[in-house]
Amino acid sequence: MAKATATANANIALVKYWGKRDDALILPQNSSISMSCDGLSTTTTAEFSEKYRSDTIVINDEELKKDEKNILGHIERIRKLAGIQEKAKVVSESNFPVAAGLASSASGLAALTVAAAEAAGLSLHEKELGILARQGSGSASRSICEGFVEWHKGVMPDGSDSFAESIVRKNYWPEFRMIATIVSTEKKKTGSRAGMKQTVETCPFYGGWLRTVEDDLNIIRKGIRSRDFALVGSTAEANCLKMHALMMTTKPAILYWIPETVEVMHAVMAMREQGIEAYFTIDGGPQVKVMCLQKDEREITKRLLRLKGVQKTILCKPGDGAKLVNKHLF
Ligand code: 2P0
Repeated sequence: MAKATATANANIALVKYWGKRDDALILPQNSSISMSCDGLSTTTTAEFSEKYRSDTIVINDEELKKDEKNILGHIERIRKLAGIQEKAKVVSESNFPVAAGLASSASGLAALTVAAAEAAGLSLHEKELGILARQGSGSASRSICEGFVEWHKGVMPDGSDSFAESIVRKNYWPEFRMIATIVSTEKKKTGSRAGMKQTVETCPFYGGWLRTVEDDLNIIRKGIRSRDFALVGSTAEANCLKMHALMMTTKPAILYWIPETVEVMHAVMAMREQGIEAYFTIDGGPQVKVMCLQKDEREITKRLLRLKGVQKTILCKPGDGAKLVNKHLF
């Protein structure tokens, strides 16, 4: 059987996914919208063969020991779908710090899905790849698609209508920038999977999130189509703060921010007061991603790098969807 390699970008959500209605199938409570980030990518090679005695997974040169995302379960899912028995070898490399709130599981599970599906002999379209990737990790469904992407929550109990698709391709709004600031490379304490489950079960404000998220989706969708940066940036920032308010009021509380996170948030707000168009968003970790337009990227990067807490920045433009490539990792 053939070896296959795929690359997928991480994606940063403008309207967040935080809560499932079905844990097993990974069906979300609400739809979400994201941007594919071309500076944050994962490459994965997969091979199914009789020469392997068991499944092995190597991520960034380390053999996987603690399978938090049940990657082995995802490989088994793909094996079943293809009707094959052979064990797999998977080698994966990301060009950014994993498990620190830079959506490594999204790019990782998306690249794995595309590579392993191909290696297993499956021939799947984008929608089917998204549905499959979603069952590995929810946000991975969005990393299958190019540019600005919506993951439709769907209504079917079997998840057949919970998939991602591009709202617009990357060249529709090439000036949009996401500057990821790295303020810590430590592994986070609370994983998203456990964290969002706790929130749905215990946060008293979750109903308020669900009542307002449709408005956020409508505004961001419209803002992307009309390339209205202030509308998209301000709504995405507010949606991020609303999600973190849920996290903080979960029992036990989840606080992903560290002092350096707050330092960057204040700096972005101060830039706005000085007339520089910048907005922030933060995910399940301490890093802050700063949204801006190409015309301001140099000035904003310079100011971010002057902050005490910022170790480095990674500049991202709207990027591709997951795709097969020819260069194998083993
Ligand atoms: C998002 N996050 O929309 C949100 C914002 C984190 C904060 O999607 O359990 O790793 O594998 O479906 O996809 C992270 O959640 O969780 C996430 P699972 P996932 O980007």
